[in-house]
Amino acid sequence: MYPDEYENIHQTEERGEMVEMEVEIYESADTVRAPGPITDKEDESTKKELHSQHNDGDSAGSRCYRLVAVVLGLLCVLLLTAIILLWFKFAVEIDQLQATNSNLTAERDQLQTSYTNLTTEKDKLQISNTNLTAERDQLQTSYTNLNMKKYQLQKERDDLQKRLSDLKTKIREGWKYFSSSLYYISTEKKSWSESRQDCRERGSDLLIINSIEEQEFINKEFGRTEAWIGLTDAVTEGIWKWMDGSVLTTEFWWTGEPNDYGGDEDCVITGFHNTGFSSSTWADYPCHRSEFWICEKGVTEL
Ligand SMILES: [Ca+2]
Ligand SMILES: [Ca+2]
Ligand SMILES: [Ca+2]
Repeated sequence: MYPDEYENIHQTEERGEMVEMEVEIYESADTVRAPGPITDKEDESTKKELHSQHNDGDSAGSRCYRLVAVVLGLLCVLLLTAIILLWFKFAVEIDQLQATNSNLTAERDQLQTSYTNLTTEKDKLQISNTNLTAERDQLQTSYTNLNMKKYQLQKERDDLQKRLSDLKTKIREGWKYFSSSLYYISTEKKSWSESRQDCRERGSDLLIINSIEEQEFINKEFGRTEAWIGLTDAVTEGIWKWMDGSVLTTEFWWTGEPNDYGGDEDCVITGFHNTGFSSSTWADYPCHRSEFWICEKGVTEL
């Protein structure tokens, strides 16, 4: 026998037993009623009893329903109350948030305005800084230039002070000052060459006459003294040259001079026949003659 067939047989047996039990129940009920005929009074009593039982059942259900309704109602009230409370709470929070938002917006606007103002101020300060930097650079350049100029002026001052000191020394030694030059006349006589050598040893050279004013100063200062000056035609006869190499342009020859007397006069003296009435006191002399001499030194050469 297969398992399915066995199961079907078993289920059929179970259903058969249940049918048998039902039959027994109905039979017992009939048996209960069977002992005698049921009277109307008994039937009415039974109905009342049944009706009473039915009313007791209704009353309990009603109480149960009411209880449920009351509970539900309370729950609804509680729920409504909770909703209202939450609504108020949210409303208050929304108001607070809106107020906070408004404040933050105002604060943001103020910050933006402040930022804009600060940016503008920063730009102005940057421009000002650039201008100040340029000005500082200019001032530094000016300061450097002024320092250099100050150094140059101090050096010039020192040079001038030294020149002034040397000038005072020369004047104490007997030198005469005229128009940016110093003049020294010897106290002894020497040949033209030795005289020039003496002048060079004194940091100068024989006198060069550059103007009539200088010639008149010499005539006035050194009187009738005949003295060598730095003029010679020793290189080329008749071509007179000064010691600095310049050619003769302003001449102050005495009448008849230069005559190259004896063919041996190549050096020049001033103060020849000086009477004080004429500036022309030059004459050519033999260079080997011993005469006084005049040295000239520019103050710039001090
Ligand atoms: Ca001169
Ligand atoms: Ca001559
Ligand atoms: Ca002469």
